[in-house]
Amino acid sequence: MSMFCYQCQEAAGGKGCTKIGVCGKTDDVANLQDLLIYTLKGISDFNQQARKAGLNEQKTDAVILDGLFATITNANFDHNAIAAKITGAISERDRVKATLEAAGKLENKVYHDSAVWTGSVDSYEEKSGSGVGVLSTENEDVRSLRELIIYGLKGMAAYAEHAANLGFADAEIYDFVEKALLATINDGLSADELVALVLETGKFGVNVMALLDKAHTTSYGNPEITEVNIGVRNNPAILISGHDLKDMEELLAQTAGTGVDVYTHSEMLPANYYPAFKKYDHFVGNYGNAWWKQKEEFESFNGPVLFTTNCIVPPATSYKDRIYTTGSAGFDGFKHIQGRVDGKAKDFSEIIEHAKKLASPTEIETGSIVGGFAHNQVMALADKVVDAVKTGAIKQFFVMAGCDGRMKSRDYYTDFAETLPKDTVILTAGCAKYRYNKLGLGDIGGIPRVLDAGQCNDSYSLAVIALKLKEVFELNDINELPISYNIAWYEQKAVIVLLALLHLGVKNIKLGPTLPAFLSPNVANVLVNTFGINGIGTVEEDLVQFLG
Ligand code: SF4
Ligand code: SF3
Repeated sequence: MSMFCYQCQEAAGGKGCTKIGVCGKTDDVANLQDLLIYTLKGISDFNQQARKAGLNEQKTDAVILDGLFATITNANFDHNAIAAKITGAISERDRVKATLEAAGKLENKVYHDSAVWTGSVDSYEEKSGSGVGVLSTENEDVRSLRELIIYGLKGMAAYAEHAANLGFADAEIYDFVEKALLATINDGLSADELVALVLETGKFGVNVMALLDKAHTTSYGNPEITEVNIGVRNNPAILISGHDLKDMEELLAQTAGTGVDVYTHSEMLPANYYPAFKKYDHFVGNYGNAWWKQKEEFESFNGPVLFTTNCIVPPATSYKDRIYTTGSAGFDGFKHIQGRVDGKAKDFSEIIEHAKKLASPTEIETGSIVGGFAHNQVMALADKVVDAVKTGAIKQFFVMAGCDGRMKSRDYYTDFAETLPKDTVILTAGCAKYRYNKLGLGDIGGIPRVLDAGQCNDSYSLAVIALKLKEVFELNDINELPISYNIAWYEQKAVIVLLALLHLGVKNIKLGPTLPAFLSPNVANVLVNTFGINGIGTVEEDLVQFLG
C-alpha cells in the first residue's frame, strides 16, 4: 500500500485506492494531500486563538479554504502545486503563531504535532507516511466519523471559496471549519460527540450554500427559465468548466469583441441561466455533458478548456496542451492562470490568444435544453405548481440531485427517470442531471418534468422550494411533502449537500450508486436508523418503495 484514499464513490473495489487513484491521483500526490490537510489542522489551532484575541486575518481563511478545496476529488493533481500549498500553510501557521506571541496572547499548552511540525519539501514524503493520513486513526468508527466530517468540510470550503471570490464571507463558517478540523485530532471526543459534529457540519453546509446563493444572485441576478443551445457556431472558442462564476464573468468580459466564443461544460452549464451573462452574444451555450465525458468532448471541442474547479480527468496527450486551470484546480503540465492580485481581474489573455489559433468546435449535438428553475423562478411559478399538486396533476416530486460519474451502474438514474410515472417531476441540481436532462420527458401543464435548479450548491434552492411548499401546504414536517430523494453522489461536495439535507430533517434519502466506502458498518447503521438513508436497488423495487 503506497497511499490510502476512500473519499469518493469510485474508491477502488468499494474500499479505497491503495496504489493509484481510480481518478488518476498518484500516490505521491495522495500522500501530499494528506499532509496538506494535516497542516491545516495546525493552522487552525493557532487561528482559533487569533480569533479569540481579535487577531485573525482574512489570508488565513483563504489558505485553509484553498487547502481543503485542492484535495477534493479531481480538483488538483499537481505534485508541485500541492507541495507549495503545504509550504504556504506552514508559513501561514507560523505567521499566526508569531502574531500571537508578539501580542502576548499565545496560549501555553501542549500542541498537536500538526501545529509544531516543521518540514521541508524533501521531508514531505517521509512525513506523509507517519501518523498523518486516513489510516492513522485506528478505530474504524472514529476514523469513519472523522473522515465524514473532513469530506463535508472539503465541500464546504469549495463553496465558501466561490462565495469569497465574489466578496461574500462568513466568519462563522470559517470558525466552524477550524473547530471541526481540530475535532478530528481530538482523541478525547466520544463517538456521540463526533456524530453531533457531523450534523453540525450539515448545518454549516446549509449556511454555506445560502451564502453562495446570495453571492451568485446578488452578483448576477436570479437564474431564470432559459433555453440553452447545445449546438455550435463556426468561431474559435473557449470551453469553461467547474463551478466558479467569478471566473465566468471575467472570461466573458475579456473575450467580448475578440471573435472568440465561450461555451460551458458540465457544472458550468447553469451560468447560462443568469441574467448578467445573457447580454454577451458570444456566450453560445453548453457543449457536451458531465465531467467524465471530457476526454472525447475536449477532443472534439478543438479549442482551449478552462477548469475553474473539479472535475479534471487526466488528459490524452492530443489535447493536453490546450487545457488551463485556475483557482484551486491544477494538473501537472496544464497552464495555470494566476489568481487576482489587489482585486484586479484575472488575466485570461493567454487562453484567448490560444483560442484564436485553433479550429471551431465540432458539432456533437443540436437543439437546446431548458434550465434555470432555482428558488426565485420556481416561486414565481408557485401558484401553478401548487395548483398542479392540489388537482393531482403532479403526484410526486423526486429530488435527483448530486453528481454523475463513469460507473456503468449509473445507468440506473437514466432508467429511473424514464420509468417514473408521467405525473411526477424531477427536481435536479449538480452534474447528476446529465443522466436525464436530454431525455425529453415532457411537461405537466407547462411545468417541465425535469426542473434544473443549477449547480450542486444550488441544491440549496431545492431545499428552499421544499420548505416553501411545506409552508404553503401547512405541514409540520418536511417529510410529509410529496417529495422523495434519490441522490447520486461522487465527490465531497455531494457529501456536504447530503449532510445539509440531513440537518434540514430530510429522511429516507436513497444514496447511490453505492454507499460511501468511508462509512464503517456502525456509522452506516447510525445513518440508517436515525435518518433512514439507504442504498439503491433496482429501478422497479425502488419505485415501489417510493410510490408505495
Ligand atoms: Fe480513489 Fe476517489 Fe480517492 Fe481518487 S478521490 S484516490 S478515486 S477514493
Ligand atoms: Fe459534478 Fe464533479 Fe459532483 Fe458539482 S463536477 S457535482 S461530480
